[in-house]
Amino acid sequence: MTTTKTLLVPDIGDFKNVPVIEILVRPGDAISIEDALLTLESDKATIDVPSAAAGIVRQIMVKPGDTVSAGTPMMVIEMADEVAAATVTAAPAVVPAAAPGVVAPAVAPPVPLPAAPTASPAAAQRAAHAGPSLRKFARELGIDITLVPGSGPKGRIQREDLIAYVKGLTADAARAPAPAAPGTGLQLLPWPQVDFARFGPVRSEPLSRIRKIAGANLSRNWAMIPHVTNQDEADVTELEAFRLQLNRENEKSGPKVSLLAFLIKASALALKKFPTFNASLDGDTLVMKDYFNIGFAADTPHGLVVPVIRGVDRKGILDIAGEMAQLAQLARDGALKPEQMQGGCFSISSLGGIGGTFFTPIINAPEVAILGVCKAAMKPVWDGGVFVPRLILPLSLSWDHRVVDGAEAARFNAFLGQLLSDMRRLLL
Ligand code: CAO
Repeated sequence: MTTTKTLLVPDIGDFKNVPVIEILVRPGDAISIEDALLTLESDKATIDVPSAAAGIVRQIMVKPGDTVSAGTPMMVIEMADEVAAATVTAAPAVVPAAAPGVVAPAVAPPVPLPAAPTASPAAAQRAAHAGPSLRKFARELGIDITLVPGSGPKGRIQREDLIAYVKGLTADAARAPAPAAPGTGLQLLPWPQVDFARFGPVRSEPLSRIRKIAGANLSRNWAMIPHVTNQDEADVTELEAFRLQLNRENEKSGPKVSLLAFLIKASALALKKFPTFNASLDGDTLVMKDYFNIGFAADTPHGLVVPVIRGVDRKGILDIAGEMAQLAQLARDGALKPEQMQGGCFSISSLGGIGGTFFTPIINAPEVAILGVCKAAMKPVWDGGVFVPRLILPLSLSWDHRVVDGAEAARFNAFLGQLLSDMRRLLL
């Protein structure tokens, strides 16, 4: 047989019409004597109202926002016979958390009661054993009080328990490895420390200023940009014949034209046709450029520099060749001005005068692609009937996979190859 009991708000001293701010149990919860049922908050103190009996919550008669005084019915609980028999009607102590300077009201003394039925996990969560001021403090800290282990009598949560819990959370956060931002955050091993002199004679030479600056930039670009390099070939047989003829014609008057001048011009046209290559990433935004400035890597005794030829789309091959020669000379003399190395959209690194077949050039951030060129070589090419000797130029296009996809890169390279194979296309 079961007995129901209506629990009333106990004597809460001088407090009257106090607003309910939280209901700490739900119908169906098993509660023990002294389990907190409601939280009341007056302008002077926060009060947790404990249960005077153990049982199962069947009906809750108040809701947040209601005002209550001593004697207001709070809820109906169902008590087991033996529990009901032992339950006293007197309300247990209500211990309001006094606000600073507020004297706690007189309360009834606690009454010894039989062991309570085990609280359900749900009830345990909502009815964590803690004083109202501590609950309020935990709410202010954004801490779920039910997660704080209590060290007081009957597991009651003390102020020190809450502080220790918060300290633990802070220490855990400090120990946890910093989460990597999307796409960044390398956790590398320290650089190997080797005593080279143990293995033979050594000399130390400090890095040049340019090499240090270039090294720092290259490291960042290599580490941060997901590089992919597409390799292709261009048949430059006719182009080379034309270039030699041009140089013969301009031997006395004009600048010497190298293959690189054609590559610079052709690249500007390819950027026009494939605008995502003429862009820079700025956070989540792609800045598309309507100007065509092309940098070229120049090898100097002090290190690598990248002078920039501006407005390539508006310049002819002879202009480009003349400007390139000037900038290359300034680079070798260490006399380039900063603005002569700024504003680039795309870079070309040509090792054609030296050798090699293919390589992986490193993108010059914040550009999104770079063209690497190696030495053109005569190769047998099948023309459909016979093998014919053709001058083949190796092209290596590195691109930023955050901005460009492989198919687009392959098209860019193929288009560049078409332009170089048939210079008439530069006019289109
Ligand atoms: N295939 C075949 N021959 C080529 C060629 C190519 N792709 N590119 C140039 N050549 C030839 C030139 O025609 C020239 O021959 P001639 O003297 O018979 O006319 C010779 O090689 C030397 O050319 P060059 O390299 O001096 O001239 P350029 O205009 O091609 O390049 C410059 C100028 C400044 C880019 C170059 O001197 C340079 O510094 N290159 C190195 C760039 C570099 O270091 N890149 C790597 C960056 S990553 O570390």
